[in-house]
Amino acid sequence: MSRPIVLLVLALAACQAAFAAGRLEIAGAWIRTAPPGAMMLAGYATLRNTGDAPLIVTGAGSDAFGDVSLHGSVSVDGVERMQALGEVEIAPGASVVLAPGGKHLMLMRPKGGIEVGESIKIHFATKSGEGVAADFVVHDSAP
Ligand SMILES: [Cu+2]
Repeated sequence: MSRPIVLLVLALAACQAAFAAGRLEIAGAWIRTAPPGAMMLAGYATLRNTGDAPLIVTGAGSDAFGDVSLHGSVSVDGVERMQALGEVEIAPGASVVLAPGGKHLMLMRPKGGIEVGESIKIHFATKSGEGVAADFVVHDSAP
């Protein structure tokens, strides 16, 4: 193969892998709806490392929100508090579950109305540089 064709094939492969690129696979992605005007929503999903090396998720983002971050829940003197997580490492074959009451995506400052049934794209960044985008569906309660 000549070099331009090789590059084209690589580019196509990268596009097709957008939903489950490389080693990070995202499943069951949803956002809990919030009253109109809410400045803070939460997103949930299962992040799975399908590769054979540790995977480090460094952050997340979305065009639909002013800011997206990964949060954990910690109990301080019996009171549940949210805490921004730094990098999240996922062992080979393991999953990190973002679910109500635990780790979640904190979605700040929605840029438009967030309607039930709507799909919102959220992008995850990994240390190895391969980004993964997933469609998060807006629900009233856990699907
Ligand atoms: Cu939070």
